[in-house]
Amino acid sequence: MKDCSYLFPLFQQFAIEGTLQEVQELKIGHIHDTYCSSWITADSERHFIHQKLNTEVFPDIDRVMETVQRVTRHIQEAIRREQHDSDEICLVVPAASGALLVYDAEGHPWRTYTCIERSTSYQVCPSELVAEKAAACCGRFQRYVADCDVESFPETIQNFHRASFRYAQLDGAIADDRAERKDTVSDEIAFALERRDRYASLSEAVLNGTLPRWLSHNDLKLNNVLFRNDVACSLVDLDTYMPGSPLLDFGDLVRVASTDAKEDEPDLDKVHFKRSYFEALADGYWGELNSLMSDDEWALISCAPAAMTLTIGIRFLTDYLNGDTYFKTEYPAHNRTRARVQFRLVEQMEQEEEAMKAHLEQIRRA
Ligand code: GN1
Ligand code: MG
Repeated sequence: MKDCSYLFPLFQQFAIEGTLQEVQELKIGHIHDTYCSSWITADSERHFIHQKLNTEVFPDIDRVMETVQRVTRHIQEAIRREQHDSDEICLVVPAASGALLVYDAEGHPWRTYTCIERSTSYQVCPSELVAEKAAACCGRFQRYVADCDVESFPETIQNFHRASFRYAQLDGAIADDRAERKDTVSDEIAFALERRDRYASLSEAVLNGTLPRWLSHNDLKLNNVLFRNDVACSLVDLDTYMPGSPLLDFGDLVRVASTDAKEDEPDLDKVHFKRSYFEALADGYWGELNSLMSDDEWALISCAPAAMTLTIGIRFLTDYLNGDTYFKTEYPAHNRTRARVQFRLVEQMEQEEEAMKAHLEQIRRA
């Protein structure tokens, strides 16, 4: 295990009671660096999450922190109001000085969150039951922010889920071929380009306001849902709360949780879209939100999984072509592997779209 003791003086600047015992690196997320610390007081041991924030991806980090503060407080209040006692939200722990960020010697910003003690998360979806519980939790957390004034929240990352923007980035990456990798992904490029117009209208309708704009999470990965005692009780990774739509969030959740394969599974024969997982996700998520959705939104849900899976696949492919400048990678073709998994899932989702529609109609009528 990596020796993280050099981080002690940094973490001790946050307003945490007790004595810092241990720091461990957590290998999760593709953007920030994340650590967990344990602190001892006279009668307890508590844990905290610390993140070194990626300011290339989030250049206006103070605004991100402002949004995180607003959202966490709003959710905390909604949980209290709805008396959903098993739900919890991690809170930002300021520095002893009151600032939300502490800067290290190299000028990188760090933040700290409280931790939900004894909670776990799933990297891959193990069962229909977990899928349904995780999705219901995501649906509840979407409800908690449904009364926020959506347009008062900044678009933290411009065009984050806009398909046409992601295609423009892909076009640029193909033209530049900066890492000289284009020839190693000709099938993947063809797969993406064939679908340029097929899904573009969904994100366009959300982002230009033809469909209702919601304050939404925008990164609903299964491992962002925390479970405690088999109950899905919290949602983390709040940096991308901005105007969006439950349709896109649901699509993203289906991308990661409708399969028992890892996002970077190198053996594509192991990548299966599982319709039973999809149905469990839809039951859980729309069970919480069904009554809040308009007919126009409802009509587009069935194409959201393929649309979001394709969009994220295009981002991985673009990053591969650019020489891995955005997502963290562990080996040179890592982003290509991720893109291939996404595209394999898209193919299967396209084949299953009618069945998905039929299940969604059942939910709508229930
Ligand atoms: C990134 O770092 P992580 O895993 O929370 C990315 C998401 C992608 C995801 C793919 C800010 O999220 O948009 O869907 O990787 N976050 C950002 O796994 O770009
Ligand atoms: Mg994230």
